[in-house]
Amino acid sequence: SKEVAPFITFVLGGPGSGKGTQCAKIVETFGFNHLSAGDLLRREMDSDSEYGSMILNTIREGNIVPSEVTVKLILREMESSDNHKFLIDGFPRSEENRIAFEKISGVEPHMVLFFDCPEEEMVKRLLSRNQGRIDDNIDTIKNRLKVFEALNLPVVEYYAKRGKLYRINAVGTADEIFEQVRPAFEACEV
Ligand code: UP5
Ligand code: MG
Repeated sequence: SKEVAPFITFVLGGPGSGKGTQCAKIVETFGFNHLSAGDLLRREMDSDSEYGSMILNTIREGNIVPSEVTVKLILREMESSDNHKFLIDGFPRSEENRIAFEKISGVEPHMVLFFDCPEEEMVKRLLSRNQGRIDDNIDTIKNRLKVFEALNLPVVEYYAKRGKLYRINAVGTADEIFEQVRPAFEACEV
């Protein structure tokens, strides 16, 4: 069902920066297919997958699941979608993730959104989320922040250098933040 080349936006930002919240708004307004890499991994973990316990342990530690597993899940979703506009949320989390996706899929994102949020705000949001996520505890949160800074920020810088990065100040109400997000999509007219 693929006559049109995919239009891909990566959505990056630290843990609790509001990626999922803003993706829901983008879907409503601009009709994208939202693929949260974390949600895909959690779903795979809850299925009978051979990777289940590896994914569980990796998420519980706040580390990054091997690229080939995540890329496979993302591409499976993309291939079964009728929509050619994708928001890929929380991926790529490392340069290794980014390179693996480019190699295996042969495509690059058109645009990368980056939700820039202070650590103390992210920690506050995650500790008050209360949705039973095994990684929303202070020890795991500390490692998620460390991994984000060490491995995901280089990806953000990579796209900044390539002129694809759209940086958003992720402090404020969800509606205020969405008013910064909106022009990025209005400008690209997909
Ligand atoms: N909230 C949202 N916006 C707010 C605002 N403006 N003001 C006040 N509160 C706001 O938001 C977090 C919380 O804050 C919610 O309660 C929300 O209501 C509130 P959310 O929109 O959920 O933020 P998000 O950035 O999506 O946070 P999330 O916890 O999902 O980010 P992570 O990047 O940590 O989680 P993800 O699910 O992407 O990954 C989880 C783990 O999976 C990773 O740590 C890793 O172990 C693994 N993973 C991989 O290994 N590889 C991948 O490619 C992806 C994930
Ligand atoms: Mg999320």
